[in-house]
Formats: sequence, C-alpha cells, structure tokens
Amino acid sequence: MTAVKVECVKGNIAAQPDIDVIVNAANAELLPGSGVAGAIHGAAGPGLAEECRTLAPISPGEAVISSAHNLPNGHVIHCLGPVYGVDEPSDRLLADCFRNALRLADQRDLSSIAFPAISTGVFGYPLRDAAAVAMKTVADTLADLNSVRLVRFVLFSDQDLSIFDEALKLEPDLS
Ligand code: AR6
Repeated sequence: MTAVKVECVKGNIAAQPDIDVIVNAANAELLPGSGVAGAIHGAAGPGLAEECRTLAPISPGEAVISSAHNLPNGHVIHCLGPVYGVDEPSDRLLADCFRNALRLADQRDLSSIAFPAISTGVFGYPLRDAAAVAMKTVADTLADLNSVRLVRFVLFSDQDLSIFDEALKLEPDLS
C-alpha cells in the first residue's frame, strides 16, 4: 500500500491538466449529456463519443476506461452512478463506482485520478450522503492500490466543496 493523498477542490472536472485520469458521471449509453458528461465530451471532442460507442452500454456501478482525446489528461473513466431512489441499493452502487474506477486506474498504472460528485446532479443523490460514501470507499480501497497516489474530488460550488471537505475530515485513514 502506498501513501495516497486525498484532496477536494472547487472547479471543472474537464479542466484538471495535472491529473492522469478524470472520471465521467456518465449515462448508460456513454453519450454526451448535460453536467459532467457535457463538460467532458465538449472538451474531449467528438472522438470520445465515437470511442464510447464501442464500450457502451454500462450498468450502475460499472466503470470503463477510454482515451482522453482533446482533454489534457491521459484517460477518462466512465462510471454510471445510481439514480437515487431507483437503482437500489444506491449506496452500494455508488460505492461500486468509486471502487471500480480506483482499481481500473491502478490496473493501468496511473498515479492520479479526479472524481466529480457522481450521481449528485441529474441523478438526485443527496450530496452529504454521496460525500460520505465517496470517502468511505476511498478509505476501504486504499489497501488495494499500488500506483494511485493522488485522489482529487472536484466540486462545482463552495457549498459542495465544504460538504466534501467535512466528509474527508471524518475519515481518519485519509489525509
Ligand atoms: N465539473 C465538476 N462538477 C460538475 C460539473 C463540472 N464541469 N458539471 C456539473 N458538476 P451530473 P449525475 C456537478 O448531473 O448526477 C448527465 O446528463 C454537479 O453540480 O453531471 O451522475 C449524464 O449524461 C453535480 O454535483 O451527474 C447522465 O444522464 C455533479 O457534478 C446524468 O447526467 C454530478 O452531476 C448523470 O447524472
């Protein structure tokens, strides 16, 4: 197990040039959508949607990896989060997203990964609960990681950032 730094920042997930792999809050068909998916596909260009056609569809909790096309990163991991109150158990499916994405990044020997707050937009997952699931899953997965050294959460507002920062502080194994 390596020392892994976990941090929360305010910003745009599609503008994290120092990160090896960014995570998309995708739809099952991996099509350009609104929110995170819109920002990522918009910055990546049409080549990403073309590549994604060969990887879709995916199920809630699943993660698949593609190249990053015009984005400044090496790769994109696409996760389908649960629709809150519909895809059950939502907490386990959301945890699966974070765990599967971290393991996939590690299998590819990548050292840094950035996540958005998966499922907390169109899919309706309460932000505070999602933050707790995210931090607990990172803490539980640390022992499986060899190459990943930086996990960044990118939040869209000051309020979302402070909720994720609070959840981070509540996980004693994360720094
Ligand atoms: N960077 C960082 N965070 C963002 C950004 C951005 N550029 N844009 C939005 N957020 P969402 P979901 C925040 O709806 O709930 C899509 O249409 C946002 O404030 O992108 O998993 C897909 O195609 C929220 O907190 O993802 C799917 O159909 C969080 O990111 C569906 O929406 C997630 O919001 C996925 O819904």
